[in-house]
Amino acid sequence: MTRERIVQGMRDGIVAEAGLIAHGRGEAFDYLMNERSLPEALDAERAAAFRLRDAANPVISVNGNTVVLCPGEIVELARLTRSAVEVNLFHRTDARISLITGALEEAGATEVLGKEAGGRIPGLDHERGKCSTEGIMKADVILVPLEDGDRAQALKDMGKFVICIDLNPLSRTSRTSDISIVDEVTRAMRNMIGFLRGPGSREYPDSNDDVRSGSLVSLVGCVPEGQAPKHFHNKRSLSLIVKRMAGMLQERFDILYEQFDADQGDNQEPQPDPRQNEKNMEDINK
Ligand code: PTJ
Repeated sequence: MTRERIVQGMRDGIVAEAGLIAHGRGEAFDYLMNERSLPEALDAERAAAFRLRDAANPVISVNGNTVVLCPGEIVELARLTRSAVEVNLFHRTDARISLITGALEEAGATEVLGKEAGGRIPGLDHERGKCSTEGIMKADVILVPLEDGDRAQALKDMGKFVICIDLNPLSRTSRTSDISIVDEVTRAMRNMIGFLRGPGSREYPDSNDDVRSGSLVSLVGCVPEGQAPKHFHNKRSLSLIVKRMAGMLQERFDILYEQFDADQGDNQEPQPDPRQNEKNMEDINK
């Protein structure tokens, strides 16, 4: 379903050709998390939702893939967090900006920034550095779903607090951002909306000094009991996600190897078990 939306989006001129490749890469990582939001992603989403809500000038920066996949969620998250929505494209053309703006308006957006691009993100070439003076230039906190690594770094260099959504925990965007949500963009958006709408949401305290200071996002006392750690720390979260993915691959390895073992006939030369033998593991890893 999401794949069809991306393909149709490309035919409609909303998604860039490179967006198809980006989507395929995302699918591969999503497979490693069983296409579910991991606990660390939920913690990041919770932290991100309230960081956006408590920002002075929050901006949700959107591109072709994001708008094709979850236009309604973008509009709703912007409403709940009082965020401006800016179309900010990697492969920028006026035609794509108009089409994407139109798709957001159709989904209920009243104001979409991005057409006016009097601002510049320093360090990026002319087209990629264009942005809105009312949006990204003024923003203190920016949510960037599916962002390219150079631009995430350039936004950080401008002093912005960057929240990314990226299924790849190893991407430069994930490693550069202050809060990295390693989750599929539609799930991530819906989870953030859920956290903001949740029955306990009024009890969530305003962001404290730790939050404002950078990557340590203190959530003491603001999460349902037993569901999340007291602190969210981005590098810790990313490393746990990579560990989960490695664990998933290890499980698959064990299953496949057991099947191979079971398939071996009695009269065949027995193969060494790579699980028992460091040398074989080294060979496999070569
Ligand atoms: O619409 P434009 O012109 O702004 O171009 C958008 C793309 C996505 C083509 C552009 O930003 C790009 O090339 O991005 P990258 O560098 O390919 O990075 C995209 C990242 O998003 C990759 O790490 C993917 O794993 C990840 N990704 C892809 N689909 C999803 C995703 N993350 C979350 N949800 C997805 N559905």
